[in-house]
Amino acid sequence: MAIVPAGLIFAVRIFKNSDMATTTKSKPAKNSKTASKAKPSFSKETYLFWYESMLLMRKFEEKAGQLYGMQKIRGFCHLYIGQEACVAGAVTALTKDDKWITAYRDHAHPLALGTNPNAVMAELYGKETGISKGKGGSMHIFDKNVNFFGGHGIVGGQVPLGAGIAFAEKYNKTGNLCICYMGDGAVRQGAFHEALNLAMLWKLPVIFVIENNGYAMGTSVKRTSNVTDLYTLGEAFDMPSFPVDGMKPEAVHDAVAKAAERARAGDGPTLLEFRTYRYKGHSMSDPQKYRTKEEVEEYKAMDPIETVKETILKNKFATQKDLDKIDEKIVKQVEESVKFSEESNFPDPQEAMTDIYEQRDYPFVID
Ligand SMILES: Cc1ncc(C[n+]2csc(CCOP(=O)(O)OP(=O)(O)O)c2C)c(N)n1
Ligand SMILES: [Mg+2]
Repeated sequence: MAIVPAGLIFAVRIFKNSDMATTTKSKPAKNSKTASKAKPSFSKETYLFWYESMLLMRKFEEKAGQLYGMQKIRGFCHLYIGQEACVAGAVTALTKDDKWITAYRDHAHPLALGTNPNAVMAELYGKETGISKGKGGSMHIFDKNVNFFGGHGIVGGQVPLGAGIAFAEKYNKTGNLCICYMGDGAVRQGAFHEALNLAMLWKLPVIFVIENNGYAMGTSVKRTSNVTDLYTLGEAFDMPSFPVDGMKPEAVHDAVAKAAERARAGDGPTLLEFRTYRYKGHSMSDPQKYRTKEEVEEYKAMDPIETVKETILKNKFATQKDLDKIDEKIVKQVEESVKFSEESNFPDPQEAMTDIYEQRDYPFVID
């Protein structure tokens, strides 16, 4: 049975929805690892995909952090480091035609879906070769080719949008679904509750995912509401709602696969609370006075990349040498994305006037 990460910031309680394989009723031993499980229930290919995908997210963002320090990247930049399993596990549970949407902590999702790292890095640089033509920056990565709908800076703003995308899928009878990520801060927004209500009423094919990393900027979950088991918020709408160990791609995959099954069967949405942790600050300038170094270290000891690596080695899915080769490949890929961005041009100032929605008959604008 998978387990919930150590209960430093999350109150673990007996869950009502105990029918989900990915949830637990007990608090884990500190630093427990998936690698110690006897037989993995996922294939070698899946583990290697998770390893490579999470390593790309990690190395890409470590580099982005350095480049920010060098002022090559400016503006906002929110790193996903520590949270990688929340995306990797979902990618293997869904199809290529499913739609994705998230908040501003948005580099990892498109990278895992197959967006070219060059185009993501160039976007961080604000270059014309960026995935949003250098006009969006870190918070506004979009890639239609991989069905990634952004990249949204208004906390909770993407939640009704995600429900809307799911509405379109249902209306067009595509059989696809939308997975809609948000932070723990977003669930305190009215839009979250309104979107969940209608999504459940209309049985929309949407998976709402709360990436509960314990904090909204410097404000801990328990300082924002009496309700700290965030998945229970879905129960107000009779929505199947579950907590998931967000440090383990296995648990994420299982939970998303079940939710996807429900959505595709026409049974509507599911709310999943991925319990995870970000190792870095909220954004690039965060003194992190709201948490202790020990807390960060405790989560680092459950690092998803390390545990997946241990599982791979223990089960002889690959040798250390094979993994070193993957590491080298990823480092090169990231270096190449920096070179590509450095050599690209900034957009022409005229570009600021393109890709803008304009309603010509808007009554209050008179030339
Ligand atoms: C509507 C709105 N209010 C406030 C902000 C300022 N703000 C930016 S990020 C953030 C914290 C959100 O935290 P959470 O949803 O937990 O996401 P995380 O950063 O942890 O991924 C806030 C309050 C905003 N962008 N939008
Ligand atoms: Mg948060």
